Formats: sequence, structure tokens, C-alpha cells
Amino acid sequence: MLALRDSLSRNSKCLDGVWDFKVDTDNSGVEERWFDKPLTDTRSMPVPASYNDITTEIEVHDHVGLVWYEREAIAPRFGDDRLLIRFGSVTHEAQVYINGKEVAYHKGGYLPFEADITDLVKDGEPFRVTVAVDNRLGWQSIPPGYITQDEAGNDQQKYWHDFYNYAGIHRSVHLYTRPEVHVSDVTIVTDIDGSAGVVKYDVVAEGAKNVSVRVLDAERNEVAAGEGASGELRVENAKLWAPGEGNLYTLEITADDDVYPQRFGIRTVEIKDNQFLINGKPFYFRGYGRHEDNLIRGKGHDNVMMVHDFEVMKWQGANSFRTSHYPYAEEVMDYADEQGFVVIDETPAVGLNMGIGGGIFGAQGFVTFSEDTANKETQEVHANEIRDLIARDKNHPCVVIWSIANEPETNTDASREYFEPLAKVARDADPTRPVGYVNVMLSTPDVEKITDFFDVIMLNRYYGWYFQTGHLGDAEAGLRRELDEWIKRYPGKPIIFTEYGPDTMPGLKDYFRRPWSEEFQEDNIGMFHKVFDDYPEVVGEQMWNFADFQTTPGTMRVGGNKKGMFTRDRLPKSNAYKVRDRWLAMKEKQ
Ligand code: GCB
Repeated sequence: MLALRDSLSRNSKCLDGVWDFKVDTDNSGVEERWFDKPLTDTRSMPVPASYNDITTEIEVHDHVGLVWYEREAIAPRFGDDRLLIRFGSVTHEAQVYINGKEVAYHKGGYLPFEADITDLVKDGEPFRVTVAVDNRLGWQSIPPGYITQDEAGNDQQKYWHDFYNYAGIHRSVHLYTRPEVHVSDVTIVTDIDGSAGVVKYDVVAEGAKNVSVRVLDAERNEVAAGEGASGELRVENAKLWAPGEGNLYTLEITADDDVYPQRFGIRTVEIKDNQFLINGKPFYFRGYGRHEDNLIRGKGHDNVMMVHDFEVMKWQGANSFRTSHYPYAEEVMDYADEQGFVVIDETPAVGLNMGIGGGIFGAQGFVTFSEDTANKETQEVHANEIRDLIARDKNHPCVVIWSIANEPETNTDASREYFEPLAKVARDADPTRPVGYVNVMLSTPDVEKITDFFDVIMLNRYYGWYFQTGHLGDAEAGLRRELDEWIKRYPGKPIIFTEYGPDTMPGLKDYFRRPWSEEFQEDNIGMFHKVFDDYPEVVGEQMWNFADFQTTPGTMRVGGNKKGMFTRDRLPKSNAYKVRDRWLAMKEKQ
């Protein structure tokens, strides 16, 4: 799906702001047709934001099921054009009504969707937008979950991932106009030939008689041009997109009356002899797994926090991050392109592992893959999440790897059956980028069964924390043994550590440098770094997590997960300075 862009032929209007909101306590609003009339007894709710932490009421915070959002909007002048309503994301399911008529249903909490509302509204007239949002997760949703009842008969949402199930209208809502015949998709693939950039493009614009393209540089100078819906262009003396250098071009596409500006970067990505190459040069990932998680806003996108987070990451000398554990806001991907940050782009397939729950191993009594749990239908939903993520993000130069799942079960034959077709879905959708998945510590190389489908090995490891707690000597020995085994079994595949590090209580100091203290975070992470430095096959370190974040309550979590390099309000723990010294020194050398 194309990003929202204004142009000569496209105009957008933002519907963010304070909407009316109502919790559907009995989840009966759809049957009772709440959308027929304006909602009554509403309260205020900001958009975009998670609704959970905005009020002080537990009934809002903990509600399982539907909530309703509503606002009035004024249709812009759209003449003969089409008018659409577009949502950056609604978590996890949305039904959208315009003046009471359903125009969209979307399942999946982290990707955009839109609906054509041209025939339902009139130029300049007000109309009612109603959105029913459902936060429930089931066996056939990605991520999965299930619902139980407590003794009083109240629903409780259970799930296996270690972050709070925030819900709401999480990203911006827009109206936008575009001509009836329009650009609906474009794929841009770049290569480097000496000092020139080679730009292959493929435009979809159904019904268009004339399609032409121009490549504009950052100053809007035309540097190449072509006719037709697909072709190959050369940009002489190209300014390459590279880590730390967000050089971008725009492919301005004209299809009859529609003009669509697609930004892109000229760069290559390749894996060769254990190395991860960007523009032919070995690249070492320094950074973090992150979360879209903030005080009060929950998972609502916020430009203030986005820009601040990038500033903090740059301060530390990071060059990359993973969108753990779901696709991030389109604004974040645009900004990563501009800032030259390298991104491992992940689907929302997290918690597909009944052997772990909320960071606790062996805690559940379910089988992961079976007819009654994650089944063929789940696999199809997962496949669509992969396709839709790639469709949304394929033209971002920042994206260098697709991660199709985080810590799924991968040590059974059933998991092999489940993942083989999904790896192929990712490759078919994008043959140009490496594909991987993020491996859990229960799936060590002696028992793991799916790495042969993938290009990179991405490991989440908690030596010294969940295992050999506090004993760094044994932890180091275990880590080295495991690395040796991966390298022996999969020669040639580069290894990226996508998670490591202990929970750390900010301000907890300890002469004996024990677990939970700031000193232990320094030592544990320092141990990992020492080991990484001994292995040329290790091409990246993305510690867990950029910042502390909210989770479900549990005996293992103190006000959320505390593995952050920074606190939830983005203040450095002492380890942050140590890692900063390391990363800035590495940056100098790279
Ligand atoms: C993991 C998960 C991550 C958790 C983390 C932890 O392996 O991928 O979502 O938050 O462990 O802290 O336990």
C-alpha cells in the first residue's frame, strides 16, 4: 500500500485530535448498531494514542473487546476526484463507518488501511466517522492470544508476548483526494554501476494511458527521466544512501492526471562470506530492539518521541534498530531513511511459542502448532502480514532484512512445516533483501529446524540472566560454545545478536555487581561484547531494549520490562555511557 503523499493531484486533511470515545462494556455495540446514531455518554480520547493509560479508570485500561471512537469531519472539495479515509494503524481490529455505513473492516494492528468514501459524502458537508476498535487476540490473529474468564465472569486476555496489549487508533487518520485513474503501487530496485546508480521501477496505474517518471535529487533537479510504467534509469554520479547518510531521491510518477512522489535511496544489500554488505562494504549493526512504547501515549505515534529517540540513538553511536515486534509507524520508517538508520523490519508474529510467556520459559500448557491452536488459518494470516509489510516498506532504503517472526517455536517438525512456505512468501514478495527470523534460546543449533530457509541467523540470548543468572564465567562459556556450533552448522551465514542484556533497576547500585543492579547490566552486556569481538561471523549487536517498556503484570516484571539501556522516559542507565564509548569508537573505524 502506498504511503500518503500530497502532490499536484493529491491533497490530504488530517483528522487527528480529540475524538469522542466510549467503552463497549458488554461488547454489544455492533449488534445494537451504535453506529446508526451519534454515540451518547462519550468521553474524550486523543488520536493517535493508546486509550489504555489516558484515563485513570481500570474499566477503560483493562477492557477486553470493543471501544468506539467518533468525530465529525468536513469533506474537502474533491470535484471529480475520489475521496478516501486512511488509517495509519488501528490495533488490533477496526470497523469504520461513515454516517453509519460500514466502509472498512481491517484486522491486524500495525499496518495501514483505507476506504473510498466518495459516494457517501458531499463537498464541504459535515459527516460522522465512527470506528469500532477491538483489542482481542485469538488463535487466528497475529500476534496470537486467547480469552479466559475470571471467577467473576470477566474476560481476561492472555497472550505470550512480553509487552502490554495496548490498543486504540495508534497512528494518524487522514482524508485524501486522488484522481480516479491513479498510481496504486510502485516497486523500485536499485543497483550501483561505477559512480552511477541504476534505478529499476515498476508502476501499477490501472487504466492509465500515459505513465512517465522523473528522478529528482534532494534539490528537486531532474537527474533522469523515462516513459512507460516500467523501465531502468541511470543516475550519474549518484549520491548513495548509506548507513549514517540519508541521501534520498524522488521518483515522481505521472499517470494521466495523477502525480505520485515516491522517495527512494540508491544502495545495495548483499550477504557474502559471513559478511553483511551495504553498497559492497561490510556493515556491523550497532543498536537495539525497540518498542513503540511511551508514557501515557502507549503505542500511539508521537513525533516528539520519535525525533527524541533518534537523537538519543545518535548520541550513543547506534546505527540501526529492529522494529521489534511489529511494523512501526510509517513516519518512523521515513525518518530512518532520512537519518541513514539501518532497519531490520519485523512482522507482528511474536508469541508463536507456547513454551514461553512474558519472558518465562516453559510456563504454558498449550501446543503451539495444532488444528486447535496456531493452524493453517493462522499461517495464512501470518503470510498476509508478511506480504502487507513488504508491500508497505519495500521502497525504504533503511530496510535491509525482513524478520518474519520473533522467537517462534522452531524446534519441532510442525514448526518446519509452518515456516517453510512463509519464508517463500517473503522471498517472492521481495527477492532483493535477506530474509530471517529471530531465534529463541530454547532453539539452540542442536535442536533448531528451520535456519536452512533463511539468509541470516538472528539470536536473542540471555546468558547470565535467564540462564546462569549472575554467573558471567559460565554464561560466557555457554555463549561461546553455542556460537561455535552455529558457525559449524551454518558456515557462511552471518550472525546478528538481536537481543541480550539483563533487567536493570535504574538507580540500584551494588558493590557486588549483582543482577538487577546498574553495575550488572554493564558487566553482562560487556561480557557479550567481548565475545562478539572474537567472532568475525558476528556482524551485529542490537541489545534488548532501547528503553524500559510496559508489559502485563507479573512476578518477573517490576513496572514493566527493565532491560532498557534507557529508562522509559529515556534517561541513561550507567551502562549507556559505557556502550556509548564502544559504539562511538566503532563508528570512527567504520
Ligand atoms: C525475549 C523477547 C522480548 C522480551 C525479552 C525479555 O526474548 O523477544 O520480547 O521482552 O525476551 O526481556 O524477556
